[in-house]
Amino acid sequence: MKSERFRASLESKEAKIVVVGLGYVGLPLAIALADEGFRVWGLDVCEDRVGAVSVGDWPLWSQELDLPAMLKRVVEDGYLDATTDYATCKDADVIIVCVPTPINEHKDPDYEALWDAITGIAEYARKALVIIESTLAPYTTEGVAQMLWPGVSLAHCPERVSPGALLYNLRHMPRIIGGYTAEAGELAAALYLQVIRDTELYITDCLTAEIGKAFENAYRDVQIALANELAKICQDLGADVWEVRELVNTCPGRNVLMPGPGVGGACLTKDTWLLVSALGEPAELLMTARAINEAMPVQAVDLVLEALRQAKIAPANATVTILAVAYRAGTSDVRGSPAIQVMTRLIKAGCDVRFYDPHVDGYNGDIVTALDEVDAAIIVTDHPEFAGLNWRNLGNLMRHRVLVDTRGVVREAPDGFVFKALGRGR
Ligand code: SAJ
Repeated sequence: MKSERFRASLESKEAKIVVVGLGYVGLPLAIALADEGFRVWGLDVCEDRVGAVSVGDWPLWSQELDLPAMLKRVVEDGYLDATTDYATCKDADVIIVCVPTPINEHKDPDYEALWDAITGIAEYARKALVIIESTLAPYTTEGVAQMLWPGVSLAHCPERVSPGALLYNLRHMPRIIGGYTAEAGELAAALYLQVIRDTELYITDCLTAEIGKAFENAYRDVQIALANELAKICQDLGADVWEVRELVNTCPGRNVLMPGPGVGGACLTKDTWLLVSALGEPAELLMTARAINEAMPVQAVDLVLEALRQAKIAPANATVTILAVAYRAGTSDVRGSPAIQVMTRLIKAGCDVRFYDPHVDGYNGDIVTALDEVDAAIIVTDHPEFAGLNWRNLGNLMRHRVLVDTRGVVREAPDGFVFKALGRGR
């Protein structure tokens, strides 16, 4: 790839860009590049998604502030189009792969979508700069390089977006760019300079970028596990985790995260597994953190069962409302939500289950109906709407007044309720 010609094509906005994978990562990137004046093609195997994007309709669950209107505009103005056809990659200057890299039932990387994408682009990749944004296990970029042309211009620039703030993250998060060669790293940086605002790009090699991305989420998983461990300690010893946490955090350099009913989402639940899949020796601390976080939905359900017992209600006679379906506060994203595991376990215990979530279509009716004649409610996500709920009034709707809070949303036990809170032994 001729570096000068490539830089000139960025400068003149004449570079043809194909983004493979129109999900949470690829679609915002395609829109942002089109918004900068590039001619962008979004490629996806899902015909419905391609159909929606090509007429400017926002196809994702995630509620985003600016992106749906931007999508409409760039499609109407002819800067962004969508297709299922890999032949679109012909003459592309840049091909950016943003497909999911989940784990399978054995917790090993499931690269079906990645290998399909690489196979699809292979014959067109000779003249292009190829960038992989998908999170990868260490040494995967090397495998991608082997599948493409010798001397391919390749970089791994792991995504750092999160739902609810996709465009903001894309523009303002510092980015790590792993160049397969030094030149590929520089060229990828030149591309990202077109979309970022007031932030830094750090160029390194592919392995460092792969480990760095997986570890930043493994780090967060361990931090959350530590907060969950503190919740267990406080519950056992009769203290209040929310107060202890606040006091610990007054010590400089400490930042205890928030305990909760488990870790959801598409990133934290699998990135540790991607990282350790490349290791010969087990990474014990990371594995313990995963085990702690994966056990949290069980603890949440145990609190419900304990509260029902205290209220003398048999689980088989109980209807329980789960407050939230989304895994993340203030969003409609339900991927890997602990709410689903809480539901499964409550049903297994014999309970009937209802959901209410002000952010998720299909579950956002109204809280009055959601709590009408139920025996218990459990808060699993700290949506801002739940902070101001008047439980004294809501209790009048319920058949029995049983409330479980796993997020520190309800600070005082409401009058007349059997109330249990994660991490509060008093
Ligand atoms: N969680 C807790 N306690 C906390 C923080 C989170 O239990 O103190 C739980 C959440 O409830 C959720 C899960 O962990 O179930 C994940 O939460 P998250 O805030 O980390 O959100 P994600 O999964 O959307 O993470 C993304 C990640 N971004 C990418 O992988 C690109 C992560 O690296 C970011 O730190 C995070 O967003 C963020 O802070 O926005």
